[in-house]
Amino acid sequence: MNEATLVIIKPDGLKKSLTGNILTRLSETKLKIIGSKIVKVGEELAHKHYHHLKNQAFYPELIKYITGRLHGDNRVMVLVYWGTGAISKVRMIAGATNPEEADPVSIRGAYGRILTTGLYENVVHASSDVEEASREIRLWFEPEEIVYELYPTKEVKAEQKTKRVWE
Ligand code: DAT
Ligand code: MG
Repeated sequence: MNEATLVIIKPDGLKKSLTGNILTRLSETKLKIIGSKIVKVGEELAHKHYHHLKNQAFYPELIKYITGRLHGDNRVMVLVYWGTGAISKVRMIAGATNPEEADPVSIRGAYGRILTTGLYENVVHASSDVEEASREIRLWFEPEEIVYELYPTKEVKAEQKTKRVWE
């Protein structure tokens, strides 16, 4: 079944110049990239993304990690992959959550590490099921930033909104 999944190349992936390597590994899935961008991750987005883990002991470190405060660089690359079995195909190449337990040829096995604080610095995020993918894609992307109409949309009047344009 065709499905969409969200991938985040986390700040360690960008800091270590691993974006090319990771995209090459992900291209083995033959899935289609239907959205991609570099995002500056603020506190609000980080908390929304990881809200289900807020009671975990590692949560404060996890927020520091995804907002770039651990690496002095708050950029991440977010992508939407689409195709048959996209969620499990990407999870397979990403590898297990714990980089020490991950298959050594997976992305996390090859490039991840465990910090002395105990946090898994595992280079990539990948949605784990259809509901999570839907929630995460709609959190990170606006409808017009994705080339397929994945989810229902509605039109709203945004007259009061200001936006920054090139001077
Ligand atoms: P995944 O990213 O494989 O879906 P998750 O959603 O359970 O795993 O956790 C989100 C991130 O939190 C994970 O990528 C790394 C960190 N993490 C998870 N469990 C951890 C643990 N037991 N100790 C340290 N960091 C952990
Ligand atoms: Mg998860």
